[in-house]
Amino acid sequence: SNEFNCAAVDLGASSGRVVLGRVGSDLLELTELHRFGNSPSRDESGWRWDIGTIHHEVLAGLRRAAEHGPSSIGVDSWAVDYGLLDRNGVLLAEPRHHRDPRNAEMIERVRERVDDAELYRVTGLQQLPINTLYQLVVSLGEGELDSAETMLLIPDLLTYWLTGEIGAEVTNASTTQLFDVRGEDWAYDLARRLGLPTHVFPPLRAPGDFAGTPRAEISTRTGLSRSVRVTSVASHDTASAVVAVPATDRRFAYISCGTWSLVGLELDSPVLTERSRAANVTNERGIDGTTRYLRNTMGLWLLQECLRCWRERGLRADLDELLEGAARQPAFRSVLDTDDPAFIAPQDMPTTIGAACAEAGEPVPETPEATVRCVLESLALAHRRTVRSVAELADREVDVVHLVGGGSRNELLCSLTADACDLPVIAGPTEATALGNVLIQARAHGMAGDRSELRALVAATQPLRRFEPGDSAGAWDAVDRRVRDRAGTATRA
Ligand code: LFR
Repeated sequence: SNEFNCAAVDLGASSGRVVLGRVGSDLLELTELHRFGNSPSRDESGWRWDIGTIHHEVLAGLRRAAEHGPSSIGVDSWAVDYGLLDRNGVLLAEPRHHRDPRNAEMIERVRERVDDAELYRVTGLQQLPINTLYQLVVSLGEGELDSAETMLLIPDLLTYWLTGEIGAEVTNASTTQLFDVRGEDWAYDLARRLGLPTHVFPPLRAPGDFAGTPRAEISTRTGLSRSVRVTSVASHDTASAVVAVPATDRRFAYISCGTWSLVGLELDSPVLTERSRAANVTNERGIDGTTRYLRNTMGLWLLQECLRCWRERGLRADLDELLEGAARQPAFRSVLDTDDPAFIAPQDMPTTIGAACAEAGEPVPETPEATVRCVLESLALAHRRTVRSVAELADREVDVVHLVGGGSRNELLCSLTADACDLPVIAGPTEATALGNVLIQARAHGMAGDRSELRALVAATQPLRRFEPGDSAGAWDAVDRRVRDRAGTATRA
């Protein structure tokens, strides 16, 4: 029949899933086969991922997928983290976690050798302590890199375990800050100047490329046929999510809202101006040679960490109840600049938020509901500022904001974002990343066409919700000014 069947493995920082995707001319359907929690653990060497458990859960999901006879499999995950393999292909250590606070200390060390302007000219990347570049520099000090033969980003590592094939998919490679944005290859020269080994960088592959077939052992363990094609997708989860943005023309901004909110535009080429660097906007790779011109804003991480802390303190902390409570809180009481790197690491977030409010001269939220209100208004403000900033820096008009990912379920956040941006927000699909993963597999197998066709299929098949901006534009202008003025006077840690 004219229907394509595949399995998408989609690993997020707080949960992973294996879904079955079905694609036809008017068909785009996901069935979740397996979902599991994901959280980092911490030992004396810092924060790391329990990749053995993740791998085990992926295989459990693929065992279910095998029953449906998929013709293809694709893997995506969060960016920047990696596993190091020795010369026998054995993983040397659990992958480091990008939120490890030590990464931030490396920014100065790198700056001593390569200044910020040059780093941006070569890589086009926003300066975030989570970037692979800084993580590798931490490892240099600890000798972990010495015996490494290969560095594989998380989806490439899972793909390697499935197929035995080594490669670096380019949308994800572009997030490392070790990718030459204009040369479209690893930034070998930059890496050498920082004392990093360059032989660990695998050959690049593009979304849609063939990545191998299941190894005999994998086939035995999962029941997958050895003729299933493992397909390179846009293996950076954000790149997959952007594929599935149901935009109908070019004048859109997107917010891929999960643990992070990735706010930006799809462009034909990178923007490498000094103003763009100063605004810390990143140029990551999208499909078909596009640029994902975006910024990381703090995202639901702030909320996730609050919930974790409240539950540890024995509070019920039910998200739906808290959101209802937050909707009834007075507007604009405490609004923060979420760009503060103090929020990145795992921590007692309600306390950090309270301290940040105190420091900025905003009332300290006294209840969980007030804290949630503060988080959501602060995120909406970050969404507004970033949409405006990328549009201006790229000289593009924006008529609509597409908010995709888990955050699209959060109605309060969607409507605050519409108000703050003073633009309509189209919310959904929630599973944009898995859909993008499936769509690239389908396209590699001749099922779908160019980007606008892929997006039209998403728009025609997935439930979406539209939020119109209210009449609070003036109030948001005032809040924006208030937070900006206070940022100037507050002293930063
Ligand atoms: C989102 C994401 C972001 C990346 C961050 C760390 O899940 O992939 O795009 O900056 O996680 O990997």
